[in-house]
Amino acid sequence: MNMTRILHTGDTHIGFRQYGLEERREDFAKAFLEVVQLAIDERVDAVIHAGDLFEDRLPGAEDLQATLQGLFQLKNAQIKFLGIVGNHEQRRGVQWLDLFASLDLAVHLTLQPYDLRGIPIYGLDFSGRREIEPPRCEGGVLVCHQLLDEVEPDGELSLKKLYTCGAKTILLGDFHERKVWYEKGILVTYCGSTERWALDEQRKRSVNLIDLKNNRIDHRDLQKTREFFYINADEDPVQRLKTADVTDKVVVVYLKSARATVSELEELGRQRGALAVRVRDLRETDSEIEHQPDVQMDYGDLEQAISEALARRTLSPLAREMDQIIRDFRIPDSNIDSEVTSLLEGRR
Ligand SMILES: [Mn+2]
Repeated sequence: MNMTRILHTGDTHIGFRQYGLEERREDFAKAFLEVVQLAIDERVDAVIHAGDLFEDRLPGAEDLQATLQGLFQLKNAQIKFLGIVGNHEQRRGVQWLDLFASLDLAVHLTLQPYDLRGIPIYGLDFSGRREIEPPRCEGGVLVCHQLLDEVEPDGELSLKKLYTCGAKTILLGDFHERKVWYEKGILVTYCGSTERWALDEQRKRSVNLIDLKNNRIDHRDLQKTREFFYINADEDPVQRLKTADVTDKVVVVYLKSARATVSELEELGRQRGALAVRVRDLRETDSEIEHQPDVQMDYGDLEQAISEALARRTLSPLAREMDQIIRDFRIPDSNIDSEVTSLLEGRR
């Protein structure tokens, strides 16, 4: 049997304390461990990670512990972990992936191809450039973490160009929904995130299973991710919250009518045992209720919105670090000046 089976995953975002909840932080690490177990059960030759293993460049000890646990499990099962660096975790200098590589737990893929049972695997860390020229990777696999023009009009990587770079298989991260393209025997795919990172990631989370010898692709849905319960705009959210089983679920309400306030829905969700209630307020687009006084944005959302927007900007790792210092609530305002100065002088 001549096969080289790999599990393609990415956008794990370990360390993301979504909605300010400890449970959600744990969920992201658990999803990684579920993927690891799946790789072991499927007896793949390697796990290929397409970036954003971590939510940011400073994962906590608990998150590193879970990550190392997964990496050791793979190593004990003789499954290689091959990865690249995504926009969320990118650091100046040594990357987390380099640290894992130095412990012989991972391989940081580069343009010097890694040989996986005779197949060259190329990797490209996230780049903030507006246009990316795919490298030549003859007859092999290219792994990168970028947005394709096919999924985002101003995406930095052209699908057409990818088809001509020489790679037979292109494994992508960054876009959080699973996508598959096939042209002239060339496979291009996003695996999607492993926990719902944004509210609109409604579909089941999954990973790709690919036989690199013949480009045959399959996927496995993750079974243990946090359940999300969606209430559509045309449904009565109060009625749904009162009658449905929302225990331990994240409830997402698409709110169009003014029948209930955001805080009323949150309170009702809490009473019904939901882990969290998140309201996607669609009312602001409606001119009649433009001045609705109870339309509110909570602070957590705002912080998250800024992080999401900045993560996509073409900022250097240095600029991103500066931004984090400025927005880090643990650093008092009076210390920002000295912290940024230290950063610029390379003392940080
Ligand atoms: Mn991501």
